[in-house]
Amino acid sequence: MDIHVLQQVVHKTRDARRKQTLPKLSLAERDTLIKKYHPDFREHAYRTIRFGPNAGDKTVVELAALLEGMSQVPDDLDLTPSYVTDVLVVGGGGAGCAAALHAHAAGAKVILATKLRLGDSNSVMAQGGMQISVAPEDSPVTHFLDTLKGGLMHNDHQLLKVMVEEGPAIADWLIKLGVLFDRDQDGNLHVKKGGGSSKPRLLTCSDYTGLEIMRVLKDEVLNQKIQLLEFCAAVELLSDDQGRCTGAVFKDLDNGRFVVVSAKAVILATGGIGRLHIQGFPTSNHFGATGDGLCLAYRMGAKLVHIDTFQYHPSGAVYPEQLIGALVTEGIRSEGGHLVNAKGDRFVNELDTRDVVSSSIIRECEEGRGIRTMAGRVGVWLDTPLLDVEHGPGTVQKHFPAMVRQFERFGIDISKDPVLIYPTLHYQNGGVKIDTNAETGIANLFVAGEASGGLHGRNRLMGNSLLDLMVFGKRSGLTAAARAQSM
Ligand code: MEZ
Repeated sequence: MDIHVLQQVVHKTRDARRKQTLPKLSLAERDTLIKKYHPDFREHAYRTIRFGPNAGDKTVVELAALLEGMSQVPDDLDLTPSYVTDVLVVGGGGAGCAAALHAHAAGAKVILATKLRLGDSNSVMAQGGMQISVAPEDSPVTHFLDTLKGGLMHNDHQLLKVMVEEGPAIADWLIKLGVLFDRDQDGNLHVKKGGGSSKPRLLTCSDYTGLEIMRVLKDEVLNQKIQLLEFCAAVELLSDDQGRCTGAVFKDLDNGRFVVVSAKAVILATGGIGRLHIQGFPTSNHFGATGDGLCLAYRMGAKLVHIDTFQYHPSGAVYPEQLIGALVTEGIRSEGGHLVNAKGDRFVNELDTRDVVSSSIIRECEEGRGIRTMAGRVGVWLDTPLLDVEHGPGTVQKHFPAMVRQFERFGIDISKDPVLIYPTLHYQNGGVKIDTNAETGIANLFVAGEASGGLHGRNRLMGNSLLDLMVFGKRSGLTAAARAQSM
């Protein structure tokens, strides 16, 4: 059936739904829903249907094979360094740039190496905003509690405390560097409410917050003349005879040669694992998100935490084919966008945490209330035109210019028509265990950002990733610089 015909049910029932409010789930109902339908649980129905009864083990085996894989570095590689530095940062996204800038500002000689180009990362694709408690009616304590609830109470309290408390200073730092956060008519920072949050706390730059932050951070890395090694993939960490990290081996993707960098401290800021399509899901992640830092740190003996839990963002595009898995920002739901099944009914509180919303979308599809495209993909509607009602005609364009443009390229006008969505693999909730200075327990090895774990518990609260990158990027950079200077 043509996608435009499929959309009619949404159009027909739109008026009735506008008046509809949904009761919140009780804790017991919520638990049952997540256990039954969320992909992270072994008994999850979707996995059984897609991969058969042993599917739970499939992911475990895939991850283990990745972590225990053979080294790409030949035993007889000449380890004479091509570069020598105080601090080596691996990764050119938000955490890597923040780490490099702070280590440099603290007086360390820094090299930033990245597999693709500086800035190519998930950070650049972050749309919905950054949670920081800057509003007068908000506080770091409320931010802490919202995050803990979202993380199913598994969050590392110390990491979380540091993140929420340092948020406001991070906002000041980014503003000083030139980030143009949205402001109200009086010039105050404008905060929006995000899913799973009890207060408006999202700082945004329209629907391209990550892009704007990365524009500024990239410029600053270049302005500070921090040495860059682009198109260099980290393939092994180096250590001395006491197990201390002493640098890394890279593969230069231009010529296939190995490059050895000797460093007094190494910061891994390599991001997540989405491009490995855990459990066969599409992903919102960039092409470089292949779990590199996770493997490198694991092979050095670092501990991993919550590595059995991944976040499936509720709204990944299902149609058109070229956008499968692409992020449809949660910001649309924060502004009143409804989720609607094939009967035209809403079925979940759209502003609940991501695990609950994703589970309920999967439930609708598994129980036959999804919408099937001609290509056989299934999803539910995210009814975006409700935005018009709240803000007046044409404002979808103003509020979500990046999203509107992304769909316009394929002849879809999201200011009129709903978008077909299904959960997409979005975020690695767990990762390498770190302490509040991003240290791993392996001397002189630091991990910051999505490659690390503990902070977000078993389910990251939306909008907390950008802050995580900045806070632990900074802490890793400052501690690594101090360590290098003391050696
Ligand atoms: O934190 C995120 O992942 C986020 C805000 C994404 C989005 O929906 O825009």
